[in-house]
Amino acid sequence: MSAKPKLYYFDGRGKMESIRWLLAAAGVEFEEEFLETRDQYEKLLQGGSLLFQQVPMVEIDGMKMVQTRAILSYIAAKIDMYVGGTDDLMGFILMFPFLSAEDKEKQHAVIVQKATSRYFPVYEKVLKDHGQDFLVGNNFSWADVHLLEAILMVEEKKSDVLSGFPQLQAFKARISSIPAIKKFLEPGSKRKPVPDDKYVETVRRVLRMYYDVKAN
Ligand SMILES: N[C@@H](CCC(=O)N[C@@H](CS)C(=O)NCC(=O)O)C(=O)O
Repeated sequence: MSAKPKLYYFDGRGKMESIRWLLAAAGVEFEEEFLETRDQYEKLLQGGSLLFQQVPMVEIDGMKMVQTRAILSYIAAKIDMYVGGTDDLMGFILMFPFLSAEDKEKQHAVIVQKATSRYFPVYEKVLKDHGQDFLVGNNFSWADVHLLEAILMVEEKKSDVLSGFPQLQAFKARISSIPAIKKFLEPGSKRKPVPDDKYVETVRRVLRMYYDVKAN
């Protein structure tokens, strides 16, 4: 979320309270305009801000959103959206060990190209625009864990892949230093190494996968 969301409601719980809770939990700062007079409400109505002539209304990311459930889903969907993008990037890497030598060469270029021209620029901009430590709001979420995992995977293919992404370099350092993550990154943890021949052979044997996977 780039600018602070602005909440339009009464100075009380009502239907807005769950939205306040979710924003607070996500670490998103917000502003509020409390409705005290009929004039304020009429102004919103006449300005076309209230689709069903009802509040809660939340100005967020350039939209005027109404319907509590839709507002709640939108905030939660941010995390999902970033995780989805990261997932797509990881998809290019996941099948890499099962490719033919020739396809591996092609896929290597695809991974670096997709990371640097499609996915990393998005996260770089998100972090730069809101200036906070994490992707969504100011709280550590699945979106951050997933992105760090993807960054490390791409770096295994090209170690200086973050050279044009200062925000992501700082992000990587920040997330890697969170104690639980730090521990997981240390030798001897349950983190698995880069897939090796033994792993590939085992998967092929168990799944009877006697063919080369095609690059996507
Ligand atoms: N389904 C809507 C209901 C919103 C709603 O009932 N808002 C009330 C205030 S809590 C309202 O604006 N009522 C004015 C009206 O319906 O004319 C939501 O969840 O946001």
